[in-house]
Amino acid sequence: MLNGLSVKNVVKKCKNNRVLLLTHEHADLDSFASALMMQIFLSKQKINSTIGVPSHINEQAKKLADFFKTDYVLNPDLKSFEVVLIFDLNSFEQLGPLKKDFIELYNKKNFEVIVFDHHVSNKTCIVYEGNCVIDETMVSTTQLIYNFLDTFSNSNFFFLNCIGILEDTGHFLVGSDKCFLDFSVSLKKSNKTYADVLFFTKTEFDNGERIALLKAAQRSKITRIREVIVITSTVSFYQSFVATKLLNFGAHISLVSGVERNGLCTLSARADSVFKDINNFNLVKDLLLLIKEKLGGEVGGHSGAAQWKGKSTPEEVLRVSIDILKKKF
Ligand SMILES: [Mn+2]
Repeated sequence: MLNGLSVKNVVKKCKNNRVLLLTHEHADLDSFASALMMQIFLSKQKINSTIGVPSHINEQAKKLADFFKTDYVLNPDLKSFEVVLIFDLNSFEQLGPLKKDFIELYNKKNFEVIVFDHHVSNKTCIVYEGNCVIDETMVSTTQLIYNFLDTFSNSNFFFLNCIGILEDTGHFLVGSDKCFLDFSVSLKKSNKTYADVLFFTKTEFDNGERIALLKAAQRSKITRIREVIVITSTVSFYQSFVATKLLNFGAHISLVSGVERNGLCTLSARADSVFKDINNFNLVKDLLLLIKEKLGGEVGGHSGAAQWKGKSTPEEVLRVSIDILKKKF
């Protein structure tokens, strides 16, 4: 764990300050649940805080906010805060429309930033040393918060941890002894059932997602590199959702690219977990950072699910990806 902070430090920094708990753009369950866990903890220390969401909250996270009757502010005015705690992100790109203001105010030291994240970090991250709690071995940011605030006890806090873990492991497609232990202890202390946790993590996808997936499947290409089967496709929306689904069709690696409305090209990559372990393969280190070397842009994610964003075309970024994988395997 990259931990430059104690719990006492965090409380001290937040006390008597205006505190913003910020999720990543398109807040998901893990990001929102982590912010809410921190809000519950801080409120017990008599510290008020505001949860902020850049651009948009996804359906599942919204359902969670409604259930807990939690208020959140879309695109909060960053000028009104002295401390900004961020959850489940550590790159400026993931701040969406807040990026520009954030960088400007952060450079002017208008506020202090503390990062809680379980993604692979590097020197281009918002915070790399000091004000951060970062641990790649945690399966979710909720698990990281749970371990960081290990003496805190509150049934909703534990319930939120279960939700974050179940969501970010894709219902335990990945796991570790530690994650099962933390889940089990949290579920017991939450006074809720496993079905209650499942209720929040079930996904019903909408027609937009269905059509994106079917179109991407229709134009997908299979590339075989020795024993490695890669599926590639392009789609203008829902790249990460489509990449996950295409992987489940039977590929070892799936790569889905498209141009977003803002003109940036996105590549969503997924790797099968058994394949990843056998080949000691890491999507971030073995593929996306190498794409970044060639095409610039920004990279985020984990060994098995990651994303690149930058200036290119979908065809170009897929061609570069296949070239890199051909050298690797
Ligand atoms: Mn997460």
